[in-house]
Parts: sequence; C-alpha cells; structure tokens
Amino acid sequence: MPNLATPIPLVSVFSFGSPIDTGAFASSPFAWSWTPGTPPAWCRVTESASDGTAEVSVALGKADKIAGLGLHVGPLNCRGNTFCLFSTDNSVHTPAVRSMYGAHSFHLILREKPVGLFVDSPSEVTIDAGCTRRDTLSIRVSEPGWRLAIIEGSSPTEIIHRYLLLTGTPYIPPRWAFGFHQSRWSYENEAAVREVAESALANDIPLDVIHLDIHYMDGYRVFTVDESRFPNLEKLSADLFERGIRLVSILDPGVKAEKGFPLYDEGKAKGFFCTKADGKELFEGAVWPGRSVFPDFFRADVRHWWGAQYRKLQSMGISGFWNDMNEPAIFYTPESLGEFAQKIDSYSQSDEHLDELSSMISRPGLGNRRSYCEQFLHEVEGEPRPNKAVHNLYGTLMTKATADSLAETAPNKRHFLLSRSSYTGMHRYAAIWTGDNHSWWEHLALNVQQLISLNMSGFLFCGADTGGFWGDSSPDLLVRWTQLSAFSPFCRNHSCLDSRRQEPWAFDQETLGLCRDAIKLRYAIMPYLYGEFVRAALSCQPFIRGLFLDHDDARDRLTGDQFMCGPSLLVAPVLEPAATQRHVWLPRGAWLEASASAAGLSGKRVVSGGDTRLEVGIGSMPVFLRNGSLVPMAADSSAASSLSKGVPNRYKLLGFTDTEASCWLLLDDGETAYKTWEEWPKCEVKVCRGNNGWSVAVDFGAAKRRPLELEIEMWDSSVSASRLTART
Ligand code: MIG
Repeated sequence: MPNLATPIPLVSVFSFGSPIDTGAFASSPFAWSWTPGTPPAWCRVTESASDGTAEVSVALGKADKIAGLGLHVGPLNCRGNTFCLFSTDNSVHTPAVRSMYGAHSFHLILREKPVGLFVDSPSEVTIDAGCTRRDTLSIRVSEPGWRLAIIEGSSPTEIIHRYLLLTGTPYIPPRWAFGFHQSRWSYENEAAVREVAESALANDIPLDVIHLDIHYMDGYRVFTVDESRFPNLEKLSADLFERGIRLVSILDPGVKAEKGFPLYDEGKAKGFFCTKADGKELFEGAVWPGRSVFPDFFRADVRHWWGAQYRKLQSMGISGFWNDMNEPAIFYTPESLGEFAQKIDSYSQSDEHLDELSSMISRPGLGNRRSYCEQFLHEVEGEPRPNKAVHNLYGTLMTKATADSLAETAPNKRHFLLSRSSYTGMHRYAAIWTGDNHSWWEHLALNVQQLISLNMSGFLFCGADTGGFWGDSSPDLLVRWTQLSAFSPFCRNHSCLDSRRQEPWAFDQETLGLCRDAIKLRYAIMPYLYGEFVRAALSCQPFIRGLFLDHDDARDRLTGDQFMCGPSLLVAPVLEPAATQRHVWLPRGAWLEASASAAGLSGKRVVSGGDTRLEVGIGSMPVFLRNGSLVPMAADSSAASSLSKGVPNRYKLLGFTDTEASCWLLLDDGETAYKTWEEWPKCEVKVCRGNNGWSVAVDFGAAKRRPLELEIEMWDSSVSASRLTART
C-alpha cells in the first residue's frame, strides 16, 4: 500500500549516471523533483553494468494507445511501430523511416490513468512501442548519463501542460510569420525574387515572406552573398519591405574548407571546428560547398562567434533565418568517397563482386552514415565526446547560437527562426518544419498527424512544405494542401530544385483562384489564429490539438484526419484526390458548420455530434465551431496582407452559443515580446444572450482603449442566426 500521507509527485525526474545539461528542462516554478532513486515498479529501468546502456520497459494493456514522439512518420497512434531518435537527413519519408530530423521523445500512454514519459538523452534512443512484443513498450538508451521524466495527471491535456511547464514555454514568432511564405530551392537571383513579389501582387495572393534558399550564397559559402546574383541585397530587401514582404535566408552549418575563406581561416585559427578522434586534425565532410568543416556548437565561445555572423545578413535587411542541414547532414567524407571509388574500380575489373557492385551503384549509401558520427568530437562540458554520444543536440545548439545572437541584438523583440534539426528545449526559441516531404497525397495526410504530434511536444509553430517538396504537385493536391495549411501555424509553399514551379500562380486560373481563397481565408481568420496561438503558447498548451485532448468521448479514438485548431475550430481537411464527400466525426454536443471562403467564416447549419457526411467540392474547407465559441476575424479581407502587420480596427465575429461566448483581440505591435498572457495588450469581447436578445461588451483591461467596429454573427442551437454590430 502506498503511504497516502506522502503526496505522490505528479512529475518525477530520475537521473541515471551523470547526464549532461541538454537544455531540455526549463527552470520553472512548477514543483517537480529530481529523484536519484528508482522509478515506480510499473516503469522498469534496467541498466547494463558493462556499457551503461539502459532499457525502460512498461507493460501495455490491450487497449492502451501511444501518442506523441514529435516528428515521426506513421499514424497518430504510435503503438505497433518502432522509432529511432537519432537526427537524420532522411529525405524520403516512407513508412519504413524510423529516424527523422528531430528527436522528441515525449509521449503519452493513453489509458484509464494516462501517463507521459520523457527520456532526456542526446544520444540514440530507440522506442519499440509494442511492435516486437504486443504488451510491452520498450525504450533503449544507447549511452550512459540520461534522465527520465514520468508525468502524471488526470487527463492527457493536464499531462501535456505539465510537460510544457517542465520543458518551457513554446516559441512565439512575430505576427508577420503567421502570414503566407513563398519559397523554392531556389529563387536564384534578384530578378527571380522580384518576380515572386510581382506575381503575388498581380495575382492577388497575400504574401508576407520570401525565402532565399542556398543559391543566394557565393559558392554555398555560409554567410556570404553571391554578388553576381544579388548585386544589391540591401536595396532588394528594402524595396520588398516597402511592399510588406520580408526575406528569410537559409544557413547551413558546414563551412567550406578553403584557405582564404575568412570564416574558415578564422574558425580554424581559433580551434572552433570539430576534430577527429586525435583531437587535432579537422574532421571534413562534404556538403553543398564541397569539403567542409563543422563548428563545435557545444562550446559557448563557438556559438557566440557563429551567432555574430548573422548580423551581416541582418544589416542587409534579412528579417529571419532558416538553419538547414544541421543534423548535421553529410554527403560523404573524403575517406568514404575514396574507399568507394577504389572499390568500384577494383570490382569493375571482374564479375566476381557483381552483386555488391550493383548495390553500390544503385544505392551508394555514402550519405549520412552513422559511422561519421563516431569520427568527430565535441567539447561537452569541458570533455571531448564523439558526436554520436550527443548527436541529437547539434542542430539545436546551432539554432541556440542564432537565437542568442538575435536576442542580444534585440532583447525585447520576437524573432523568426526556423531549424530543420531539433531537440526538446529548442521549442522555446525556434520553429521547425517537417522537412523534405513529397508531393504525395499520403504526405498531405501525414501532415495532420505531424501537426498534432509536434504540438504535443511543444513545437507549436510548425508546418510542412505546402504542395510537397520533392516531385510535381498536381493542381488538386496543391489546392487541398493549401486549404490544410491555411490552419497550420507555419504556412509555407516550398518545393525542390527540379520540380515544376509550385507557386499558386504557376497553375491554371481555377487552381490559382482556389489557392487564393484558402490563403485569404487564413488572413481573414488571422486575428483568431494569432490570438489563440499566443494564448496557447503562454499557457503551455498545444495550439493544434488532437480531438482526444478536449473531448471525453474522443479519448478512445486517435483520430488522425481531423484536429482542433485552437479551442474553437474543428478542422476536417480533405485529404483524398477527387473527393466529393468526406466523413467527419464530431464529438458530443452541437457544432456550427461554417462555410469557409476568402472572406472568412460564416455560419451554415447546426450539426450534432456523431458521424456525418459532407459534400466536399474542390473549393470546400470543412470547419466547425465548437459550442460556446466566438471567432474573431478581420472584416476586410481585401486588406489581407496588411493584417499580419497591424491591428485592424474592423472585425467580423462568428459566434455559436446558447448563453455567452468570448474571445480576445490582440492589440500588440506584432513583435514586442511579452512573458505572460496578462501583460499582452489585448481586449476581450463578450457576447451574452439575455432576455432582450444579445448584448456585446468589450473589456480593454489594462490596454489602451481604441475605436473598434465589430460586426457579429451569432448562432444558437435552436438554429437561429442574428446579426449585430457594436462600436467602442
Ligand atoms: O540537400 O537547401 O530540407 O528545404 O530546400 C538539400 C536546399 C538541402 C534541404 C531542405 C530543403 C532545402 C534544401 N536542403
């Protein structure tokens, strides 16, 4: 019998060996304990005395489900799959992929008494979620020195909330980052970039950001600009800025190993690059610039030096940064390539090694070999450690270098920072995207699972390459994807080098028009998206939410094709080609089906919980309002682009309630950083049903009053709609 007089901690953190500080845990006022002791009996930890590896093993009940694990491929319910948390540039996301770019171990076991587990180890962690043995969750940690957090709570929502208190408040980007981003590998020169801005304007596509992929650099040398392609980047960024468009540029960690390249010479002279096992010779791996060396981001002085480099680009008017290839991705090493060439040469002399030769040719396997990670060292808390032992932190520490530098330059401003690789903790200062997906319908569907799982892990501001990265998107796929991305925190159309052009205007008029509707819808609901995103982040809650989080009757279903976008909107994106109908499952209660268009949302009909079928022509974007909600939108969606910049004075609101409903309008400047929701300038709009009909009240709290015009459409479950207006 447990001693009931002793309170059972809701969060316990156990330490094994001597873990390094990975930065995953944030200091927080929450009462959690560092426990050197042993975890409870249901969570068995076995440590190997010989090599320090360990296994955590938990018995699974028949109906238990597992959700979380951040960025991964597969269904929302992870049970029955295996995963390997070892950051990898895996660019074909098939169901066989076990390692992605990031390593996020937090997951929930969903059962009568749900529990959350978080393994804090920067080395490889493999998770067998009831695959090998149906009744066992087994987690293997490959290096000594790690922590295990066990998080309890009465509901999945409470557990995620505690996990986020433990690991820290999620990153909030500036308001402009909620706008539409257009990207391609690459807009190769100034003319190409200007053409994107012109086309967006000419085709009435609201646009806030254009991304500069690797071709802007001089021979892929990081922090340089190719002056023949971009002769006057300052002028370009200033001209675009005037039209409300910002530039974001990509940076890779590999530094071209070339005498005379100042960054290389300086870093080498200062001993800032990773060495091989002898601690002397620099480790070289080939990436875009050719043979490259890798900064040791585990050292604070290296991070400081690296972070300072971003200022050059800032001084040219670049507004945000995109750290790519930071797993780190390595195409080959000079040694592995030499060995490969030698083998090919000798095998081709006879037919003796035909099998091996043919597999070498069809799948060279030189890229991102695990063995590379054993060959270079980092200085970790003063000691040399092979990359392999701390691998999952490399990209995070590169991105920390950027974030710290941006915070130093502008301490009270939010920044836009995107990283491909990530570890828990990075969710406090940067965004991620889901990497190199394909223009496949399967990846459109996968996008929904990834939004939900990443939000559970604290990566609230995330999104996928809209339209798919590799391959050619069909018109319908781009339309359906843009319709999903309208509700995705990060909304960027991006595609690869040799795919067809994927901007909305690269397609026929119908496709262009449908994409425009979806993008304008996003801008129309931006007051809601932005406000609820900020509120979710500051209250340590996911923004994109699986239905199982908020609805008791959804607990047993891990519905992976619908989600809550904030507390009020249930989104059921269409994920199949040529769909004319879609099945939607609504949790108990009454819902208001909305019609979604470029002008925003308006009420259509009240539907009660359960299964329903909708007609979904190519232009339809199924969205439902939860009972008791009020959704603020911009009244004038023709002013779309400016919505991400300033606070509008005219709003349209759509509400659904039998009693009262309220919402917030954020009144901040879009970039000042506030630590708490209380401090954030905002007002609350409340609509109440009284004996004499509806009444509206606006409470400015501590914020400065300002004149607002509100047009409100209210629905109740007796299926009557009323329109009212209010002014402050
Ligand atoms: O080896 O910079 O995931 O978004 O366009 C490919 C070129 C390198 C990978 C990123 C992708 C980007 C691309 N990069």
